[in-house]
Amino acid sequence: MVNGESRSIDQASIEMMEKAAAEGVNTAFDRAEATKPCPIGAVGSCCKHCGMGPCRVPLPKGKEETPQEKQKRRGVCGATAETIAARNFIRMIAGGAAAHSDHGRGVAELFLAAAKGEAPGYEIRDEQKLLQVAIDWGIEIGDRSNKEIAVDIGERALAEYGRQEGELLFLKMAPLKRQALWQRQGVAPRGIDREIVEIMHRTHIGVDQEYQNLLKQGVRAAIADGWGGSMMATELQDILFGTPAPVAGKVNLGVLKTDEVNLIIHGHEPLLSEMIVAAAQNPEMTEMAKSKGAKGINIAGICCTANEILMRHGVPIAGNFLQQELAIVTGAVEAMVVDVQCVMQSITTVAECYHTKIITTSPKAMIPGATHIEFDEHNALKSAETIVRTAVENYPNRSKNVHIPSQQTDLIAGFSHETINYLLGGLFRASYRPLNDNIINGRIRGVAGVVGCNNARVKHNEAHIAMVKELIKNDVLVITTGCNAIACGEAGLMVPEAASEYAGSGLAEVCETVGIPPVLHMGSCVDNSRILMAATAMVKDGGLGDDISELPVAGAAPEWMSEKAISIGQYFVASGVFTVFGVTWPTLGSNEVTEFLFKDFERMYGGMWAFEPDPIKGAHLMIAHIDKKRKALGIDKARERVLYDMAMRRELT
Ligand code: SF4
Ligand code: MSK
Repeated sequence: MVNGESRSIDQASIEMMEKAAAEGVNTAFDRAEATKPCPIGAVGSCCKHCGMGPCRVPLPKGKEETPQEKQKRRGVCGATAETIAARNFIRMIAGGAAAHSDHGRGVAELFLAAAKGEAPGYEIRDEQKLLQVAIDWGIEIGDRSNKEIAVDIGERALAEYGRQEGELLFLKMAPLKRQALWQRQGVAPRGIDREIVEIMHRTHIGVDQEYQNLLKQGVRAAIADGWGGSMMATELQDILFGTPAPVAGKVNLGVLKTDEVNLIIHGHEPLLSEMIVAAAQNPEMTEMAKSKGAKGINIAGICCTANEILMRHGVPIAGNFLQQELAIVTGAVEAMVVDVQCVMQSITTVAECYHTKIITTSPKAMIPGATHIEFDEHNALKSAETIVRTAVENYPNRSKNVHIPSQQTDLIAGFSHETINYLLGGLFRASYRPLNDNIINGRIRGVAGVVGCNNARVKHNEAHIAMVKELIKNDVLVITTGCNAIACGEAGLMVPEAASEYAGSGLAEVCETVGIPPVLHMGSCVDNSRILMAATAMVKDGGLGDDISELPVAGAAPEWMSEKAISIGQYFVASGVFTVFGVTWPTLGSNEVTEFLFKDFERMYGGMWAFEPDPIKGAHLMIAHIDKKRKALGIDKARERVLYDMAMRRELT
């Protein structure tokens, strides 16, 4: 019998692990127990960048090393532990930045095709944002049509990838002081592709051998992700699909239905999933489902695709990264359609034990054993209908061995940075000023961006929830994306009532007055760019310094696992945010590299990394940093407790 309690804090997941074990189905939880990580690779001390390796360079045995001992602790080519750790670290950034930015490129290509009328079914939904981006990028508006403006934006967006000199257009969105710092440090990115390619070049055998210089390029590529590729994905998706606004939804495996066709959308890009949601609403499809004995078609999401379609359509979320196999184990999923990123190869083998069809849709991401139905953006609705039909036709193949856990939790999502602006400041004076005021007067201590994945090496969702609860208990407002957002939803932290139950009295007062949860869902992994925009808006609205590094804010990814998380963390740090990661830290094989990232970066960028596997201790590192910033701003004395009368409450809204 599997001990599910040791693997997850989520009851629905535990139930499905037990079902999987009873049916002999192997999941990531089993594999994590069977396969231990290589201790040298885990700390970044193994290099396999050429055919003379892999070379493993462990930490020195004693504190003092003789020159003779030191020269032995090198790879065949002479690379030191420092060089190897830094090279591995920035290759992770390259992988993460490439994933986000290639997503952004796909959005930009579709955006341009839509603007030219070559992608039927897609249109401009947020005209205001279209015009705002045009203004930000210096594109003429005049009396030109939206389509003409959109063509210019699409072409300019794609050119950002191949830009060879100058700076990325979106860097101008950052506070002026931050832009100046990036220029001073020589890390303002040129083109998105260029910075990623340069990492691959510099980390080839015999190129960049100085760890500080390698890390500098890592910073440049990470900025190209956060303030480039990811921001592009978010902004252009908002223009095409609409900027999210608060929406009610449900989360956890209990959203699957016993008497409907369950179609799960998993991955990251909303380009196809938007169309699948539309196709499933087609009465013809519903009729077809009924003809197969189902009452209808139920769409649910996993991972960041889930966040995208929840934020814009209220489509329920079945789970986060570590729940993808467990959703299939219910026996109730007719099809799981995937695009790119965070899709486990094992979903096809789990699916073989049930009736589920796995459908891949991207030419960049195929899986042996899956059915490939390629997404054609010029004929997107047709691709979507083929997928929905495949799911419906599979319904009669469902066996009797279905068990859907009952757990599903209510949540409110859709807190784009524009929405927060509006909620706090009102329609006619939309502003972050009320948030800043509440930080200055101490009701809110600070703001934390808690994001990132699940990691099968630690108990599913445990660190996410422990850290977030500790933060809100201490009056820190939490903004979240990705799999942390899904975990928080499952734990019931994303409803307004959670404020009175879990938040400190100051934060609870503000949340109750404004009517928001203490944990705000800001979207998917690329939407971490919304956190950058929110932080910039806080700087621009005044009272909390001139740069993001002066704000009482911090970031964290307590259960990170993907290279994208490292890239996100690095652009948080490069933007001036103190950022804590849990689970494991990939440069522990070199004390010098680790010290440089944890200490010297603060002097250089105003933000730095930290590693703390204990989520409560991690939360307190963040709180200590927030308090340090409050002190520097001279607002540390303001955290007095105030009893609110009605007039004060009105003033808050
Ligand atoms: Fe070994 Fe150097 Fe080759 Fe890396 S690049 S595998 S350290 S010889
Ligand atoms: S899905 S990158 S597991 S957050 Fe964006 Fe979750 Fe991490 Fe993937």
